[in-house]
Amino acid sequence: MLQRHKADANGDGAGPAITIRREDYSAPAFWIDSVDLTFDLDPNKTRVLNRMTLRRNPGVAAQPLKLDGQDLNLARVLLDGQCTSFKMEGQRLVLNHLPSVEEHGTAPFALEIFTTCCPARNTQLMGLYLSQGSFFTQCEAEGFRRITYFLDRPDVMASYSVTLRADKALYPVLLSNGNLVASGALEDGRHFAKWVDPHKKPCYLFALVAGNLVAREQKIRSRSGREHLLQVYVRPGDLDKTEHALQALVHSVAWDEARFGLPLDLERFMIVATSDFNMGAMENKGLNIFNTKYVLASEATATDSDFANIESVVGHEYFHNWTGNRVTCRDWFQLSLKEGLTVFRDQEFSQDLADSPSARAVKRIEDVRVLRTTQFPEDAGPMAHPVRPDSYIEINNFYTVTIYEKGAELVRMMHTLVGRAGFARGMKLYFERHDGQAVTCDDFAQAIADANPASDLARLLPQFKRWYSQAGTPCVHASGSYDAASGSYTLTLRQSCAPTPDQADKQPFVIPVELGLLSASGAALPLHLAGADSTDSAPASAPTSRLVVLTEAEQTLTFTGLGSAPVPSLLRNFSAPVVLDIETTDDQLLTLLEHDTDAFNRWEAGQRLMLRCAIDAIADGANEAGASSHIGHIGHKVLSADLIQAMRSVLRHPTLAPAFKELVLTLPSESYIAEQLDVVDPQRIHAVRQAMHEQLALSLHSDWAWAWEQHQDSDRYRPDAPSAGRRALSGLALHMLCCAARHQGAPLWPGKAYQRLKSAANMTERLNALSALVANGSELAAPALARFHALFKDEPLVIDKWFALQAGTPDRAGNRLSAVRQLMQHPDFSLKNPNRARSVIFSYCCANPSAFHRADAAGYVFWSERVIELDALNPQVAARLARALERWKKLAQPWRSAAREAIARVAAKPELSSDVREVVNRALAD
Ligand code: B3K
Ligand code: ZN
Repeated sequence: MLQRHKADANGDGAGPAITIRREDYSAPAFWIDSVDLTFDLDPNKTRVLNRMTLRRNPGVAAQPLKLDGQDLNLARVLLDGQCTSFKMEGQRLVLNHLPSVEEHGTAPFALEIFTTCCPARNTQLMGLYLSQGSFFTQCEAEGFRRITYFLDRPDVMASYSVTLRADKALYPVLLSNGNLVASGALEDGRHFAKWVDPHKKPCYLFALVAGNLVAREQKIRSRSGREHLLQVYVRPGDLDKTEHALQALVHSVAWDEARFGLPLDLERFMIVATSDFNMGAMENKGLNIFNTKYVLASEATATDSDFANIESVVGHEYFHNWTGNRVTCRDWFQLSLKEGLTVFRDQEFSQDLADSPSARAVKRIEDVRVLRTTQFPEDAGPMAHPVRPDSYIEINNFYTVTIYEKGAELVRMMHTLVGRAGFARGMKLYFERHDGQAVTCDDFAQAIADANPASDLARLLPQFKRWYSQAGTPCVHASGSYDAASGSYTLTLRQSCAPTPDQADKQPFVIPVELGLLSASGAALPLHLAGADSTDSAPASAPTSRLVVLTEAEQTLTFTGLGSAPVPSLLRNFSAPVVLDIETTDDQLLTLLEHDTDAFNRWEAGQRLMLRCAIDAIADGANEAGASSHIGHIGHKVLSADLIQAMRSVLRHPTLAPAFKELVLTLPSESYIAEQLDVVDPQRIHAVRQAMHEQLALSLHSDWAWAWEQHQDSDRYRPDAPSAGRRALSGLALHMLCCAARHQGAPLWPGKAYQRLKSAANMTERLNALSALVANGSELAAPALARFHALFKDEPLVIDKWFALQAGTPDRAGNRLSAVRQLMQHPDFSLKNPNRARSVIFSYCCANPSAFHRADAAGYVFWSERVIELDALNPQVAARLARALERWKKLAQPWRSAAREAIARVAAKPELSSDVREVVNRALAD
């Protein structure tokens, strides 16, 4: 039985979902000063008594009070203690007979609303729901209206006190935001707890948790000497997996205080883990709720990436305490105000914690890889939207990589333009101006600029803000020419940005380009930029890297004093979120790969070289008559001998960090290769990439064996960056060796992998071994999978990995889809648990292109069935899956027509959530 009102996600009952526009923003007609909530928790019928104090907003014309609500049963409404009339407008509760402005002015009045709801039937996991017998809430963006009637918008900030009452045996722990002020026993085996939040907050930051939970805790003292209690709550059997998350929280508190002077403003800060959660985690004030995936870790069950992700998500949610909670968003169009800034902060946190220059570079490369493989495609597809969108139908669809990751890049560019100290000054001014307010992206950029009046950001602020209003990824085309007679090098940089939905013409962006020049032998050259340097600057004192800020559609830079043609190294450390289209020769790229002082561009040179080879091989195939996707037609010579040799040098390099080597030696992903092409043949891309992989495996066989032997760790497990890097490189080596073994018919390395699977002392090595066997179709894969399942059958997060590995593995025998359908029949599978649904369905539809894009369209049929099935349970998760085919227009035939048909089949369903409806309608739009 569904509780959701389809095609009415706005909760206003006004029929089909409507478009919300940023330009229509108006301040609320009422403020809510205080909220006193009493919950009688019961899975089937939870009673909620909501006593609020409200007053009219003097700045807004008098009008009725319209409170948001969704799937609530209304029992009583009292105005100042008296019965009052009300009416329903769709799902909204409307009160027309409030004290008039004439008699009452803007004096406060009291409203008491009594409702019930049914957490046990809440499968969409928004509002109040049950997970494994405990109560949890998720209110962002618009879930609070599923708990009680309210002005469910982020600019209404109120003081909360919350009383929870529940059966003591079933729900011994009762938590909400703020401080515990009272607790005790009630009749009939029930008990209560009363919490008061000392800070005003928007309702999306409200949370409660009730259940059988245990906590690991630690007391810390802040710089000011205040003591705080940090707690991580989990189910009783999971306590031994909480130390890493707790330490990540301890580090987060210290980091925000040290780097930005932002202290913890609460006596107690709690994290609670649940296995049923739509996303990663949620920053509710003082009571963060997390997906177990981002809390629980032991060396036996979690990989190095899990450990790193936990650190960054714990940091992210904690940093929201200031960027999001103390200063929040005026409206949901400003979402990147808190998300972009907080992603930037968590990225910086991870880099600062890792501490070595090489680990910082590795983290930067990983972040850019996410941006380019997920956000660039979003920016080029039907869901493209500016970092500050102008309109939406379903706000849940706009928790995107554009808002988060591109938003973080915008903050990073500001940081680059004003410098580290200048940025810290800007943050200080931002909090001085806006603490306790609900503000806009403009307010943030203005504060950073005003704190740095002499900076390029201040000078260029109106133009810089185009990054917030214009969607699409800018392209910078670079071409250079050297004039031997004058010893000068002229670099012409042209920027452009393709049209996106609703935005045909784009104005030039402010693009910070960090650059350097190398000699042909790899030496860093002093940069004399004509027109920028004083004439008397001595050559030796000239910098070897500098920042150039592009503002025009075309700009020319001239560097002087050069004895020979230099090799340009542009966009160092990925100084702007753009596509750099640069004319370089393979030799120049090889020089950069070998010598660039900028680690990012060193990695980038290797990626470009491999990408070139891939694109050439794909084009060759497309030119062959009856182009075939079969690997036999590609052969094993996609990568040039020079490139193989360069890769060998990196692998064997005496001083480069193993983590960096692993990144260099990892081929560009199939989706990144696809992004470079106008027409995408997923099978051909897979075949070419596979051929490249095999070529690397075979040509560097003895080097991989060396790498495997050299990077074994016998020490106690530690998830730090150097140890994780060694495991990453030895894991890649094992993959390569098992791949080579398949070609050579040699059982040695699969045998070693199987041994490692049995004896590994940590999950990283165990999973690397398992995936080397599964991905390479070894006959040991089946027994390895069975053994792995038997070992971890009681560890849901590990079983997620077991499912994901099988659903995400390439299709060797044309049977991956039937394997996926079988996985869905497995007793451990459940569509209702988002982690499990993602581990099977998303791993197949979103992370396994060659198995998903079948010529017979069966993958697409599977996709459409799952979107529809999931939509009835959980529209947010369904809408994410619905996006798997949004780039269908780029596909070659026959996939293109088949994909369109599958999307149309979903769109034809009359009973769709507004979440999925918005995604499929956009995908089908011209
Ligand atoms: N702010 C939450 C995301 C909420 C998503 C709502 N659909 C987590 C985060 O970004 O920290
Ligand atoms: Zn966030």
